[in-house]
Amino acid sequence: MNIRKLSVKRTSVFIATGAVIALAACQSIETTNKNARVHQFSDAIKYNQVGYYPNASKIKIVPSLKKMSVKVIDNKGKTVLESVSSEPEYWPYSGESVVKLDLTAVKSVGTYTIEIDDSAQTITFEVNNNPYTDMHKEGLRAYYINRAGIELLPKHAGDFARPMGHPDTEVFIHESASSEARPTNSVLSSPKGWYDAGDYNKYIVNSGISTYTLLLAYDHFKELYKNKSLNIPESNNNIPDILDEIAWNVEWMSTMQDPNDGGVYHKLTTLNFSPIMMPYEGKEPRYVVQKTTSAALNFSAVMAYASRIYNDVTPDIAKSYLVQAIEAYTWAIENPNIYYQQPDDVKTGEYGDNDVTDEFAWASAELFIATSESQFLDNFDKFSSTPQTPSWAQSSALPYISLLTNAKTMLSESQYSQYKIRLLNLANDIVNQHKSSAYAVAMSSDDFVWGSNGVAMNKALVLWQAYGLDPQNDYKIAAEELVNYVLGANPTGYSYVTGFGKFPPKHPHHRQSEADSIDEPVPGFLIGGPHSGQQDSCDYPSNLPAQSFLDHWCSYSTNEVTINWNAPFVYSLAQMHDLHKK
Ligand code: G3I
Ligand code: 9MR
Repeated sequence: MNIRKLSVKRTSVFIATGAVIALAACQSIETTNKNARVHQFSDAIKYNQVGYYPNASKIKIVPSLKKMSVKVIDNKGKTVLESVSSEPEYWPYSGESVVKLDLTAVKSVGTYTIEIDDSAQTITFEVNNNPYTDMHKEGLRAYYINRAGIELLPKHAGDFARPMGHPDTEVFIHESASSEARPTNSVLSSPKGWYDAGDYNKYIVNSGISTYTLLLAYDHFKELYKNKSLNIPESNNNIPDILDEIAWNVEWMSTMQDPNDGGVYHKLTTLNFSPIMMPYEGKEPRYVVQKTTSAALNFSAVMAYASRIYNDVTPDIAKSYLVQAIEAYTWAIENPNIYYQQPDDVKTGEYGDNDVTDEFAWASAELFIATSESQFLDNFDKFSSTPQTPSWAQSSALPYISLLTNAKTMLSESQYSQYKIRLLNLANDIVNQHKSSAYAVAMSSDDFVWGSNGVAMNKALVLWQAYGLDPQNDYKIAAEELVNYVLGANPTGYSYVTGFGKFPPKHPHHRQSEADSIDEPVPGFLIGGPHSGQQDSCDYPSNLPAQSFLDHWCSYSTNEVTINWNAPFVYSLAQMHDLHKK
């Protein structure tokens, strides 16, 4: 462990509603963290700390036992709005009684102060035509910083420049993945790709949904991405930067298929999680582990989608992606229930999933869209189920999204309307959760899991699709309030995105951020978010689901960053840009 670095990093102490809750660091860090700087939240008003589009929903939350009146004052001292809050309501996930201040009517660009009756509380908030431009760029550049197998040069990475980590040109076949053609310890090359998260391993299933979601963002917002420069090494080719960034991962994924049978390895990993260190310090052997049905189907879906998108820019490569997608699908049909089983000597992330019906439906739909062959749509109908909020393990909504938004003309009217009703039903459930929430946020008890902020953003993703299919304001408001939630309108008062907002996390569980010599973490990462599972050894300030969060390296179950949580966040930023552009 890099003690020098830990001792200069800060830990947070959270002061909420008068009660001081000291957050003890986990054992291994306590002794090194002597210079901890106290970080206090004085703002009890919970609001989006990054800013609002003029026409976006702007609900603020104030812990209170009674209704309040509020004044909104512009920077010339003029009162632009006088209003009253909602009645107080109890939010069980944070144990607070709160009122809502709906300031959506404040639509002129500017900086405003809120004054609340008989309370000394004031906050300022921003209304801006482009509140998220930088955050959107950094949200995508975070993928570049998490690239395996490439040196990051100062001209692209600035202070985050670093030597190449994990070339992965010599990767071993783990015993669990052994076959006649590729026996245990034989070697393959599987370079590039994104590190999954705060760790340095690469997992197909999680890579797959991340890649799909970013491809979807490009597909739905091509005009925006056509000229959006990310300042990455490929920025000067004639391909949109977002596609260059995604290609880095798709190219890696393509190496994870065994060409001898079409099966796909579940992950490429060291046997254990590494200590805190920079990527280039990782010298442990890397293995591909077990072929699984979930990896094959996830791979098949994503490669089929990639074959369509990259057909416009690199058609030969795109064709080979489709061949790979079909081979993986064929393997999965022949091996329909090979579930991931972590071998005894492997300790890294599992991403295990014992129900792959949803992945069958997803791959079937993507192959139908890519090939126009009706047998795949028949298979989609056979495997599809009621859509649920997407996650790495749950892809049931993704084929509906793809079919409805990318392939409308390939469907009959009755298919289209039937699929649409199913997806809208999910969105309607989410809207109802939003409406009945004291916090004006569509988060329910099931949502506070490891990666709850990813759940929030995937709910927003579903709502945006519904809004596109049926432009009801309720979908837009519920989605925007989920964005407001992760940017600060939440009980902890953190903006959950590194580098953005007044109180962003400073100590994400991200090895590069922790091991480099830079005080600030890599910006643009959405951290996992609170949940009461507390599946690590840290001391949390609260056991309540929406409060159980710790801005500390120790807390990998609430404060890690991942490629799959960032992707739907990026999607929302693209969607909001599109919606609010002048
Ligand atoms: O499926 C059960 C559900 O039935 C139950 O109601 C619920 C209650 O907690 O738990 C559900 O399982 C959880 C599962 O995620 C699905 O949400 C597990 O408890 C929980 O431990 C599991 O967390 C996963 C975590 O790895 C541990 O395996 C996260 O989803 C996943 O995002 C995270 O991924 C890690 C990688 O392994 C390694 N790289 C970093 C990445 C992010 O932390
Ligand atoms: O650092 C690891 C993180 O990237 C993973 O998401 C997490 C999931 O299991 O595990 C972390 O590693 C921890 C390990 O599981 C247990 N010992 C402490 C490690 C973190 O310091």
